[in-house]
Amino acid sequence: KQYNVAILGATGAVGQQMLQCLEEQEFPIANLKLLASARSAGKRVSFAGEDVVVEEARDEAFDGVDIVLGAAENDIAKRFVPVAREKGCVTVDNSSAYRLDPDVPLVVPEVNPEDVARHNGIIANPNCATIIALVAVNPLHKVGGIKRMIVSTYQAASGAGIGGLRELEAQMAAIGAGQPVGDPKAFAYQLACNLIPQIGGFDAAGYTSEEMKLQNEGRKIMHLPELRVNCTCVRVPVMRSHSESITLEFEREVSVEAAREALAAAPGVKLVDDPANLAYPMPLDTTDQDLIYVGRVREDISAAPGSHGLALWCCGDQIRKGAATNAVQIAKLLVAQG
Ligand code: 11C
Repeated sequence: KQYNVAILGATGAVGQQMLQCLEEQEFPIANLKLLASARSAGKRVSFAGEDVVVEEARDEAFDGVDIVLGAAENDIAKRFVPVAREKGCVTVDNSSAYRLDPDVPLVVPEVNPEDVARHNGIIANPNCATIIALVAVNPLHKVGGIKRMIVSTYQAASGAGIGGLRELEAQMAAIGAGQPVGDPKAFAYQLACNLIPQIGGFDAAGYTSEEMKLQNEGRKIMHLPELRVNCTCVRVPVMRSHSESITLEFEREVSVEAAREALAAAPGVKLVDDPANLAYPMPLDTTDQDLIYVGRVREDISAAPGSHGLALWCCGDQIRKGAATNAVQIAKLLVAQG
C-alpha cells in the first residue's frame, strides 16, 4: 500500500531533512505535498528525481492526505494539526505544542514504539536533545533501572533552524576574514568562539524551557513519572550535532562492561568507546547520519556509598535523529501497524 504524505513546514531545515529521509528510507508514497508559508509557495523542490512545487499551507491542502509530517513552529502546528486530524490525517508533529498532551503519544521508536498504537490522529516527535539522550540511556535503564540523570548538553546551531546555521557560518567566515561579526539575530549573543548557556526562556526556578523538556518528555517517553533529571543546556559553535554529558544513577549495579555490552547491542546506537586509542563520539563524526554514538562510559566516582552510577558521553545529528529521522521512523511504525 502507498500513502499520501504531506510535509508541513517543508522548506525549513527539518522539513528538507524529512524529504531526504523519506527518499532514503523508501517510504511508500503515492503522492507527496510540500506545504509552507505563502512566501515559499511556488518554489520547486526535487524529490526522487522529480520536481515538487511547494504549496501554501491552507485547510484544503490536507484533503486526501493520509500522513502529515509536521516540521513547523508551535503556532503553525496549533493552527493546522487539528484541521488535519478533522480531515482524517495522522500527523507526526515535531513542534512542542502537543508533546505533553496526555491524549498524544510521544515516541522514540527505540524506546516506546508500542505507544504509537494509541494515537488519536496526532503523534508527537520529542525534543532533539531528549531523543539523543534517551536512545543512549534506555539500553542502560533496561539493565539497571534508572532513577536520576544529571545532564549537560552541548547543542548545535541547527537547533535554531536554517537561520542558526547561516548565522554561525557567517560569523566564522567574518572572523576568518578579520571582519566584524555583526549583530546576532538567531541567538542572543555571538556564537562563533563562544558558548551560550541559555536555550529557551527561564522559569522561576532558573531552569530554561529546553532544560525542563528532558525531564518532562523523558518521564512520558520512558513511562517513569518519578524520574529525576537535572539538565543544563548550552549552545555551542557546532553546526548540526548535539553532544551530551550524562551521569546516571541506577536502582541496581550496572558494571561498565555490562553497560558497554548493552549499548553495543542497542538499536540506533553505535558504541565508540576505546579511550586508549582516542576513540570517543564527536559531533563532527555524527553529522549527517542517523545513529547516536555513545562512549566515555565509566563509573561515577562521586556516587554515594551504596548507590550505583555511570557517566557517559553521546553525540547525534540534531536535524536527523533529533528530528526528521525520528519522525519518519514513527511514520514507518504507523504504516507497519496498518
Ligand atoms: C535547540 N532543541 O537546539 C532546540 C530546538 O523542542 O523541538 C528544538 C526545540 C524543540 O534549539
